[in-house]
Amino acid sequence: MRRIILAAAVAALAAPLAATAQQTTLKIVSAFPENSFYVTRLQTWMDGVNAEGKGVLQLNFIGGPKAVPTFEVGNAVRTGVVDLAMNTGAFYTNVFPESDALKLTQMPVAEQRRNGAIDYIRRVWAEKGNMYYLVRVVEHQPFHVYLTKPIDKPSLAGLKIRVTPVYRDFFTALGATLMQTAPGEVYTALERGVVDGYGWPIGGIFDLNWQTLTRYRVDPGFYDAEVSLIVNQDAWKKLTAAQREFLTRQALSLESRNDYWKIYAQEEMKRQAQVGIKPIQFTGAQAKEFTDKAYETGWAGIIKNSPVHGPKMRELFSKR
Ligand code: 173
Repeated sequence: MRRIILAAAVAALAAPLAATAQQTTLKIVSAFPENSFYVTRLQTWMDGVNAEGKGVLQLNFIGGPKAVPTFEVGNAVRTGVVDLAMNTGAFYTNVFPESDALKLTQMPVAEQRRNGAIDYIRRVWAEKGNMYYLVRVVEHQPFHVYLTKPIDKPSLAGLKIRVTPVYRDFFTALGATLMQTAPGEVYTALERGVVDGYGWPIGGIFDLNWQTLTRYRVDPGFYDAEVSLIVNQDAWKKLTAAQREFLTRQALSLESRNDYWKIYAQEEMKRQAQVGIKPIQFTGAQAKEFTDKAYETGWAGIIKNSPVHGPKMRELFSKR
């Protein structure tokens, strides 16, 4: 009797420390700031996963860039310092340059699953990043140029613009001077007048108060903002079939709700108008030239860094 009680006590003590055969806990971080809407949405999803995943799989949210700096999250996933991350390819080109190509997809992720694009992404991410590409959690969010000063033609000559790799090739072609920062440093750069503008998707500029320092948005937008869940490949392989199935099902459920981002884009555009952010609109041939240049320069950059995968990705990611 006594021995049974002792054994039970030891088991109870050990349980929170080690994964039992059935349940495992994965460490997850976000490359986007803790107080961004992306993280709010992730948190809601994680709460659901943890409620439904009792005895199977739990997610332990370590935090955002305060836990792992934005541009280090990719390496943290590659090496297994963390098991999972919400991240965008532009933040881990230091792991492999193809990561930044996901911004260039011209069809919904549901279609990418049908046309072989996701299979190709999975192959490259596994080989070059030691990552399992799980799901895309943001799409239908074009990027824009936001400015503190007006422009009257599609040129950024004489302007210093905050970028990540997403915008580098395109904004260079538009004549801008560039400064790279993580999202967390955009506000200060604007406040100090170190930059005259920044690249960001249609949604999210209110999260860190940038609207107070933003006067113009350039239309049209270009590309499609990509944010995805990526998993350390060794951690993925260590999961049981049931755990992999559970995580896949939960993640696909989140991805299947991506149409929400279309509504969010409309709402955010309205909100920008309400606070007096003026659109600078290029239309007709000028608009076409602008977006064509975005894709041409974007693909040229990817293909230069990845002569084998680049062209293949271009074929799979482009609208026919
Ligand atoms: O920081 C960025 O501007 C950036 O690269 C990005 C990518 C995806 C979503 C939001 C921002």
